[in-house]
Amino acid sequence: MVFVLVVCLILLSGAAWVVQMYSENVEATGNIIYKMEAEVANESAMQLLQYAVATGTFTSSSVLGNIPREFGVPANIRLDGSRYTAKLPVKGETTFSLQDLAGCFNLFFAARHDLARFLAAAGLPFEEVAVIKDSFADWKDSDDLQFPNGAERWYYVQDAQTGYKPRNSIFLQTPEEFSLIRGVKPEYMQKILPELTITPVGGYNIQTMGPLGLAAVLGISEDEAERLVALRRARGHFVTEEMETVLGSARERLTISGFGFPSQAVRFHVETVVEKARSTIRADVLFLEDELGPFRVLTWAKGL
Ligand SMILES: [Ca+2]
Repeated sequence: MVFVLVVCLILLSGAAWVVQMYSENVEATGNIIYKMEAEVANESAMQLLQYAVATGTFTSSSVLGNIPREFGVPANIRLDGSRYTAKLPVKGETTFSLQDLAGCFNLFFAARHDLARFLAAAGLPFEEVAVIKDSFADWKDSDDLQFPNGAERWYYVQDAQTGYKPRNSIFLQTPEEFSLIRGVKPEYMQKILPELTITPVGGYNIQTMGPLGLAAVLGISEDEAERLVALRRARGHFVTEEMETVLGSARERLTISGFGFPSQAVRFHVETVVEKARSTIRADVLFLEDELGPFRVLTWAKGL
């Protein structure tokens, strides 16, 4: 009798184990399918948006695209990072934003004093700004001569033992590379990364620029820049007379440093969620037609 009971218990626990394995496998299979569906939908959305921009018309603050209404892509897509939801004929929910890269703070061209204004606008303490702006200059210049508050090879290898050396070139590889520079903390990166670019396209576009960039370019506080961005969002673009009221004396700087032309280099953020699976693409694309095609992908990152 006891023997029969023991056998039954063994059989029952074996069956429970098989059922558990089976349900875990089913769940894993389901997750993989969701992930595949999210990837396919997201890639499709990216293709559609690239087509919309490539065949559309740039204005100072947006792209006028030609996508059929049923795709849920607006005819007038703002280039200031505004978030949209697309209604594509695929599974899941897709959201996207487009950012004109002339509306970002460009690390490729930025001088030390430009960077200092940008970081100050982001709320960094004066003494930390001094370290980062000098270290940034050292990171890009080809020599090993250190600025007063900077950092060259000796600091990264010996003092901080980071395991890397400064690039000693102006050609940073990604905006995230800025996080490797002495004094740049993760919380600072979190705040400034959406407004950073390394793409060598010239000029600033105040019609698409974020608050930190505006504060740096116009020499105004972040609060004033936030008010300007809110005004621009309400209006669709800046109107000169209104800006004079908001800007006051900073208006003079605008005539010197402000431009109203998009770069035709656009950062895409596209994300699709299917059940528990998520697919994201961040890509910088230059829409200048050449012998190779209607646009050129400058950077392409997934899963950020
Ligand atoms: Ca250097």
